[in-house]
Amino acid sequence: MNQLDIFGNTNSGTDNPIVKPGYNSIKNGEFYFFPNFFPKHESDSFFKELKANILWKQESMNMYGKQVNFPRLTAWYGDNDKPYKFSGITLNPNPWTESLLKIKEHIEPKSNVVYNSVLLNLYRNGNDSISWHTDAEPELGRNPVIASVNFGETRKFQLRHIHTKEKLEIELNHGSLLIMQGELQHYWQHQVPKTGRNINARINLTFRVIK
Ligand SMILES: O=C(O)CCC(=O)C(=O)O
Ligand SMILES: [Mn+2]
Repeated sequence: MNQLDIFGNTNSGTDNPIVKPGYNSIKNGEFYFFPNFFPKHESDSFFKELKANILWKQESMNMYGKQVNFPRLTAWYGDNDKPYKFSGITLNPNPWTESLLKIKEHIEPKSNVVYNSVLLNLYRNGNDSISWHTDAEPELGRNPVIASVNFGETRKFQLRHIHTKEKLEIELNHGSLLIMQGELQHYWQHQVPKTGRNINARINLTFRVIK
């Protein structure tokens, strides 16, 4: 199967949209996908720089009275007056770095918004993941525009419609950019599942506008 096709093991029939490079309109949402947005040499150097210099943290959350580590490292950067709450924790942003500002300036013309914060995830290997959720926190407002930038190992990004359970899958490769917008966050959950493949690290950055 082509890496951009929807994945086969759904119960959603064959009339699902195929993810194509550029603009994609789906039921209750839209997104842009640019598989080779950053050239390889730039992506290589961003990956190295971010992995070494971002202030990665092991956050944990309370689950049934027990502190459980997130299965990935995270970091939060942005304008310093924009704290962000998710999964029961409040993150205060670190100040923008030169690399983060460079990436932000690169993607903004594609997005038509000015981002004021970025959440970074470091998936150290195939055992790191993020499970089904939406990015629909109240401080993102209605129909948020979220830009996802990817460096390092390719991972599967899966979307699932909350009512119809239709699924879509996009392989987010080194240097790719995915801009999610419209009603997407209100109707589709997303995840990056674990994989048994023996793989290296991946860095994901989601640029957001905190109101
Ligand atoms: O790593 C990814 O591609 C997704 C990350 C994500 O969904 C998030 O941080 O909210
Ligand atoms: Mn998310």
